[in-house]
Formats: sequence, structure tokens, C-alpha cells
Amino acid sequence: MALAELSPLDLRLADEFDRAYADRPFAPLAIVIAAYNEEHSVGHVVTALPAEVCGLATQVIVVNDGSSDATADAAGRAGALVCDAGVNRGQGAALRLGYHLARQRGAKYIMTTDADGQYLPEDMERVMAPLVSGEADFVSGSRRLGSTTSKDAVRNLGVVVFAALISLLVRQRVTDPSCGLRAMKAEVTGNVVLDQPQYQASELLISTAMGGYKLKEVPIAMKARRSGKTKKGGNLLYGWRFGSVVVGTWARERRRSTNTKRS
Ligand SMILES: Nc1nc2c(ncn2[C@@H]2O[C@H](COP(=O)(O)OP(=O)(O)O)[C@@H](O)[C@H]2O)c(=O)[nH]1
Ligand SMILES: [Mg+2]
Repeated sequence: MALAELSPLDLRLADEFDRAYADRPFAPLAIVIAAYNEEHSVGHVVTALPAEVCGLATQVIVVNDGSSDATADAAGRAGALVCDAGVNRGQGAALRLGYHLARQRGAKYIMTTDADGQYLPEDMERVMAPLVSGEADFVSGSRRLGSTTSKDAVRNLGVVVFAALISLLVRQRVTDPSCGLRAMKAEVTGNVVLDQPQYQASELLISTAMGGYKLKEVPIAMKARRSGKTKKGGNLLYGWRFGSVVVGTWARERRRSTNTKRS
């Protein structure tokens, strides 16, 4: 998919979203959450989000894609603007649509967090601050600079190994390439290629770094999910798919920069 190109389904959903929330006030900071079967946690997550971060009013956009439970209702009751995609396409597809909805509503900045309660609202100021000060265009939380309660040795090792690989590929230090708590200038999401339907974290990070944007990581705390279990499959499958996205994105971005230089 080309830059910021949306499918016909996305365009229809964006149009419906626009009409459904035309009367709701705009906010400079959109907090975008992809949610899939998170009825027991998404309401708590949305309710706990701050009304302002670094002095900027927030608006929460939840993209629910094909949940078979009451995720959309729970998010809406908690005050989020909800886009109900109707089919399950994955976290990457949901976030890409969420970024578009945020830009469409005029957001200047976008933050993301997860619907399962693994990230703390009190870390959001720290993640947002380097954007507001102009120090960075894209800020990712890092559990390795901060903390994690996970005792999953394979997952924790995966974070270290993929961080080392990505650091080598993008030639700058990355410690946590799969953190879901991040902040960016809204324009970044429209200027990089995002075509991963599910394992989107490394695609966004690598494309942003190789696109010449200023990156920064800040310490955050990562907790266990409030309920349920990961939607990303077992560690081996997750690792394999994550690795494929890392290498595939790096190769694509290298080709893109070579082609740009040539033309
Ligand atoms: N919209 C959408 N969200 C998803 C999907 N899979 C996972 N998510 C959401 O993405 C976030 C992270 O997913 P999770 O399964 O917790 O991954 P993990 O934290 O890496 O184990 C959570 O908010 C999930 O609800 C999906 O297929 N579609
Ligand atoms: Mg999770």
C-alpha cells in the first residue's frame, strides 16, 4: 500500500466516523487505541486516561476491529470516540485507520497506548514532553530504560535481541522496539509507509527512523494485562513474524531511499 493510502473499507469507516462525531470538539492530542476483544479492560483504560497531557487537551479514539465481545460498547461508555471496523484485520490495520481518523479531526499530535492496561497513564507526560519541547518527532516508551513486571524470559530476550538488530539497521540506539506507549507528530503517520496489518510496531519505528525523523526513547513501566491473554500468538510465532517485519521494512526503506536519490 502506498503512502497513507486507505482501502475502500477504511475510507467508508472514516466517513462514517466523521459524520458520527461531527459535533464533538476537536483536540490537539489524539490518543489512539486498537482494541480486539478487550471488553474487560478497555473501559478502565479509557476512563483512566488524562484529559490533558503536557497542557494539551486529549481525545481518545478506539478502533475496534471485529471483536466478538462488547469492546466497542465498553469503550464508547467510557467516553472514547469509537470506530467499529466490523472485521478483524489486526492491530496494524486498526492503528493505521486510527491515525487517519486523528489527522482527519485535526490532531497535531498522536499518542498510542494499549487496550489491555499494560501501560500507565502517569507515564504519558514523560513520553509526550520531548515532542512538545521540539526535541523529537517520535517518542517511544522503553521498558528496558524503565521497568517490566514480565517474567517471560523468551519475550524479554526477544526485546533485547530485536532492539540490537534494529539499532544496527537504523544506526541509532533503540532499546525497546515493541512498546505500545508512544507519541508522535501526527504528520509522521501520514508520511511513512504503514502496510503491516498486525505486527506494526517495528514497521512504524524503522520507517520513522529511516525517514529522517528525530527519535527518542524514555523510560516507562510495563505491567501485566488487566485480563485475558495476548492476541499475538505464542512467542515463537510472534518472534518469527516480528523478525520478518523488521527485515522486510528495513529492505523496503533502503530501496525507497535509493529510488528517491536516483530520481
Ligand atoms: N484492533 C485490533 N487490536 C488488536 C489486535 N490484536 C491485538 N490488538 C490490540 O493491540 C494491543 C496489544 O495487543 P496484545 O495482544 O496485548 O499484544 P502484546 O501486548 O504484545 O502481547 C491490545 O490493545 C490489543 O487489544 C487486532 O487484531 N486488532
Ligand atoms: Mg498487551
